[in-house]
Amino acid sequence: MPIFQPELETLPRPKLKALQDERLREQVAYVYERVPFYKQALDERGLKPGDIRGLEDIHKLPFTRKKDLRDTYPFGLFAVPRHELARIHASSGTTGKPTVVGYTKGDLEIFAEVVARSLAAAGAQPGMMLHNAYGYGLFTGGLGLHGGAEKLGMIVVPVSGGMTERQVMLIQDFKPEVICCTPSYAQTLAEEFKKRGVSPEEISLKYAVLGAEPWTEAIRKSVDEGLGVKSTNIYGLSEIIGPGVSNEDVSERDGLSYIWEDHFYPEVVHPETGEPLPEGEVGVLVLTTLTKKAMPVLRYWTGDLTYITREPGASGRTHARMAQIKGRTDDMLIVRGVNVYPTQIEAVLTQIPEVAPHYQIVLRRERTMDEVELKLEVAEPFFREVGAQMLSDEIIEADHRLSALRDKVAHKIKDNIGVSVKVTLLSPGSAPRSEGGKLKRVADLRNLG
Ligand code: ADP
Ligand code: K
Repeated sequence: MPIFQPELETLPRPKLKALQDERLREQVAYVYERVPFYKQALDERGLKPGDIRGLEDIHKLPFTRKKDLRDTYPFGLFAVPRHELARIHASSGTTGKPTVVGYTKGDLEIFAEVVARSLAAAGAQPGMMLHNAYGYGLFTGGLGLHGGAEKLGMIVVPVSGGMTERQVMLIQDFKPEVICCTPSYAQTLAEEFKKRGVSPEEISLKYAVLGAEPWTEAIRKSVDEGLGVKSTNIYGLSEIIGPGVSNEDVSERDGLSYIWEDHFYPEVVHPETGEPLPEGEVGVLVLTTLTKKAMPVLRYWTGDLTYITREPGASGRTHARMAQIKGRTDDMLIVRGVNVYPTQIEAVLTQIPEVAPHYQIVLRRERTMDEVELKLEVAEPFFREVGAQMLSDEIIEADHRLSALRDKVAHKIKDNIGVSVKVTLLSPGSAPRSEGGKLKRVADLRNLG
């Protein structure tokens, strides 16, 4: 498969390292001068930009965490004046406030380049049509893939997510070669084709570029077979740039994705100590932007668990590869591509006096879609007021006060967090309680067979 930027993607490692050293020095000096957060963080450690001579010194730098973005909401980590910005994106946050990221024109150019590299690695070529079913909007997925596809010279169909029947019709009529979306949505589309009696050979798609949520080889198999495609993994996060931090090569498809290391320097560290781990060991992926201008980040703690290898892959690229994400260190759930923290749900519940903060979140995969059930206790006073002895679906249905409460909770969660949940009201005292240690509020039953 043709490589989009062969001179950079196959740069001999010593040259790549020299480039990274130089860019790291520049990036550190740049943020020290322009972002008070980093000046303070370095000062506190008695560090001057000159102390970071190259990659060997990167471990001296402080981590940046999601909390730091939230604490400086909305633009506190930006390194350029407002008029130099070209775009803003944001991702779902835990406290109702999203995490905001910014781009200069130059950053968008790099974003497009790394996505173009990713698409090319996935099998896409100039002149092919891309059915882009990632969400358009504040989420980086839709516009991110869009820009990269245009850069590569593809024809983009900006479908965005949802309206499955229409998507299937458009794929049948337009005959795109490439699709990008979340892996779970690719499964849904495959099912929809099957329902209509369209066989995988009849579907024009050849390649699928799937990411934004963890997935497994089992899903790959179902998408490959269901759509008649070769699917590859695309990884990224808005804090670094968006999708296109790394991508698998379609001729390799061994779960290892090339990280575009000339722009994003990867480390893997111990989840508790933060100490750098040797190649091949699973830990938290930490990424440093080397060329970002609007919102550079040093040692961003992604929370994603993976390992890295610098063993060269068959494609001839020299960049490090990362394994498929094994999970996350924090309690964040990804439901249909939307990030959800249990604490976010809790925050919504505190606004509703008729319910108690005793709940359990149960995640199931119904066919191919994630289903969320929120089992939630009714508050004692409200329970007495209603005069119920116990709660069941029938009783809730029969009492408009209870069914209205159930619907109110579901609406508030949808409005605040953006996910649809099935709410089951429980009588006081019947949700799980801590038995001494931490309470597991989430039962994730999605990968149990
Ligand atoms: P949002 O927060 O709006 O969902 P982000 O793009 O910032 O948007 O979410 C990034 C997170 O999504 C990553 O840190 C990771 O946990 C997850 N993610 C993205 N791509 C993949 C992938 N290919 N495999 C597993 N997880 C992924
Ligand atoms: K096909």
